[in-house]
Amino acid sequence: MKIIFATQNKGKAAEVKAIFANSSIVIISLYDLGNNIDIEEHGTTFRENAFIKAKAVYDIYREPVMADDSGLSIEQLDGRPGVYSARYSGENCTYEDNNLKVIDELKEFSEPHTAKFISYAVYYDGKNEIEAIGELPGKIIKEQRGTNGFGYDPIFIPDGYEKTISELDFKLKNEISHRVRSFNQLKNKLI
Ligand code: ITT
Repeated sequence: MKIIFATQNKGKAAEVKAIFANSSIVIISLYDLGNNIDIEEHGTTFRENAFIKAKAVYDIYREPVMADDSGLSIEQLDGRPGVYSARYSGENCTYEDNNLKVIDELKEFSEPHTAKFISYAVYYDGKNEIEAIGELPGKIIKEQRGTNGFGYDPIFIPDGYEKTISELDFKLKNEISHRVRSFNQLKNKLI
């Protein structure tokens, strides 16, 4: 079975391809299709945005689609950046801009800065809707460390580890991440 993964994020695409490797499902990314569509994520929840992405891409290809809306929720910031994780410091911001903004906003709070990553993964084929949530608890540190991964990975230490996700290797991230937790549930429901 072939499923299009509706993301423009190459980090996410690599993670989801690895999750479905050795299964009967073949993941085709928008990048593989040469499609750089910019979908406006006007929802106010991860769930809404995930279905907005999946349905926008389904409307183009009329083939089964999966999408993920994800982000970081920091307790002391009342859940921010949340659904605004990708553009937390403005349109066209970089991952580094966002990390520095979070570090700056946390300066007035004492440690630990408890946080979690959330992934809301959905499947849509024009008829059936399947959804699953995955979370990864951890804490935010005051500096960026490491080069692997993407987004907030350089400032996030998962519970039970001493290193940021960017200092851990890709294989390990894909054993513990919010995304592997949500997409494994989708995989089990689909196969
Ligand atoms: P698509 O919408 O095209 O999938 P995106 O990067 O815009 O790509 P989201 O709208 O779901 O994806 O925003 C997710 C943001 O949350 C992402 O840009 C990162 O800033 C952050 N994020 C999500 N998962 C992450 C992870 O595994 N590691 C680090 N940061 C993550």
